[in-house]
Formats: sequence, structure tokens, C-alpha cells
Amino acid sequence: MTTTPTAPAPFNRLLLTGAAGGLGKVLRERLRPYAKVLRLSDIADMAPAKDPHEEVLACDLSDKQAVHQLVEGVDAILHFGGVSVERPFEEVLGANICGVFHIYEAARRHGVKRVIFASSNHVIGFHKQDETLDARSPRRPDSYYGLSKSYGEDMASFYFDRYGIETVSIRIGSSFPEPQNRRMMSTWLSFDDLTQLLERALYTPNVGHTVVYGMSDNLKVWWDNRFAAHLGFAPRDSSEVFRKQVEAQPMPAADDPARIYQGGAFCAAGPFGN
Ligand code: NAI
Ligand code: 15L
Repeated sequence: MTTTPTAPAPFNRLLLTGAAGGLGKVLRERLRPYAKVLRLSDIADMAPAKDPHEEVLACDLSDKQAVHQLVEGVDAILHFGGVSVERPFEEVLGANICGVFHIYEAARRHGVKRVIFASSNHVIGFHKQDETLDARSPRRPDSYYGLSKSYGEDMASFYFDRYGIETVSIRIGSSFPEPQNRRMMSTWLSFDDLTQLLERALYTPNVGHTVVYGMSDNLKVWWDNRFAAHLGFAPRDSSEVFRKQVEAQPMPAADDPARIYQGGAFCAAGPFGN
């Protein structure tokens, strides 16, 4: 299902990185109306192209030359690939930090004018759950992973200021079929709302570098999207319909990070090694 009755005119070619991942598999279907050709890429195995509207290309984001070849000929990039949870720094470094540099440098070289960056709430994860944040609130990364997304947002800002490449950085909350715990009652982003947000991010003119929190129309939220109002994102789903099943779970202890911090368990991950 698309979120508008008639999709806007499709791009000639869109690139989706992270296409083998949880969201990538969902977006592989949902992005079809927005591109004549959808180029799908991941380091992991993907289903083969099912028709001429798909191109499937394996690529390691840490490989600069491979990313440059991947980006050639695309009109816009939805950058969803990379390490998506807390991992040792060395793993995050190649996929996320070098990876996001390779994406932007390839975009510059190939004249790509728009990137949609799958950032994360873990950029601000060490803020407490009783705080309300907007896009200008200080970042408080909760992990090497969150740091890498923070760096990605700075990369986006730099490539706009220096080269005019526009980005919408989406600080995705928790995008899964359903909220999995009490914290996700605030952070949940439905797949329909994610799709609408991506449509707005692709088609809204003059976004510069816009930071938007990716959340559904949940009852109790921690984020204020006033600095992204120009996107016209109007989520339609709410985690409320799942409240009963979520609240059947035991309440976390008062000192559990899942109950204190916006980033939840990520705030207690690590250390790794010695
Ligand atoms: P996922 O882990 O299922 O997908 C990420 C994909 O990136 C995987 O298929 C993986 O193989 C690929 N990848 C990892 N290292 C790579 C490399 N070096 N080169 C090429 N590909 C590589 O994660 P998910 O849930 O689909 O998330 C997609 C994106 O959205 C990620 O960037 C994640 O950080 C971000 N995000 C997702 C949230 C969610 O709730 N699902 C919340 C916040 C952010
Ligand atoms: C993320 O950034 C992760 O990619 C995803 O797996 C979830 O953990 C999500 O944040 C979350 O905070 O719920």
C-alpha cells in the first residue's frame, strides 16, 4: 500500500542500500512506485531481481571503489545499509563511518543531489525519557552505533554546505511490525508511516539538511518535529492499538535503562573486549 492515492512522478533510478535487511526487504516493495528502476544493494544475499524494474548489486559499503560504481547513474540514494545495533567500534567504523563517507563522496562525483539517511534515535539516546527534544537539541549518542549516526548527520550537513547535496536525516525510532516493549510505545514507526516519510523526503523541494524524528502518531512521544514541518509528514498510525499486549509484559525495574533513557538498552551495551 502506498500512502498517497497517486504516487508522484517516479525517479528514473533510486538506490536503496541495506536492501537485505529488515527494513530493506519492506522498502524493496514499497519504493517501487517511486522509481522506474530500483537499485538494491547489500553485503548480504538478496533475492534476485524479479523484473526489469529492479537491479540487484552486492556491495560492501567499506569499499570506496565499489560504492563509487554502485552510485553511478542514480538520481537519489536511500542509505539504509550498515551496522544497525551496538557493535565493537572496529565493526561500526568500516560499515557506518567509512561507509557514509563513501556514499557522499560517490554522490558528489556522480552528481546525485539528494540522500535520505537512515539515522537513529540513538544519536540522542542518553537523554532521559521525561525530556522533549527537537532537531536542535544537543545530541547525546548512546553507543558507538549512535556515534556513527551522529557522524553521518554531520557528513550530511557538510556535503550540503560545501557541495549543495541535500539530505533528509531520519532519526528512526523503532520501525518494526509492532512495538515490542513499553519504550517502543513512544518510539514506534509503522511501515506505512515510514513509507510516507520517505515519500516526503524524496519529493519535498529545498530540504537542505533536514533532521526529522521517525515516529508514528503515538500518544506519548519524546520528540517534536517542528523543524521538519516543511516535509508535511503526517503520520497516521499509533502504537496505542498495541497497548494492551505491550503492557502485559513485566514492567522493567526502576533502574533499568529501558525505563530511564530514550535509547533504552543501547545505553548499557558494552564494553567490548578488555
Ligand atoms: P538491518 O540490520 O536489518 O539491515 C542493515 C543491512 O545493512 C543488513 O542487511 C546488512 O547486511 C547491511 N550491511 C551491514 N554492513 C554492511 C556493509 N559493510 N556493506 C553493505 N551492507 C551492509 O537493519 P534495519 O532494521 O533494516 O535498519 C535499516 C537502517 O535503518 C539501518 O541503517 C539502521 O541503523 C536504521 N535504523 C533502523 C531502525 C529500526 O527500527 N529498524 C531504527 C533506527 C535506525
Ligand atoms: C535502532 O537504531 C536499531 O537499528 C533498531 O534495531 C532498534 O533497536 C531501534 O533503534 C530502537 O531504538 O528501537
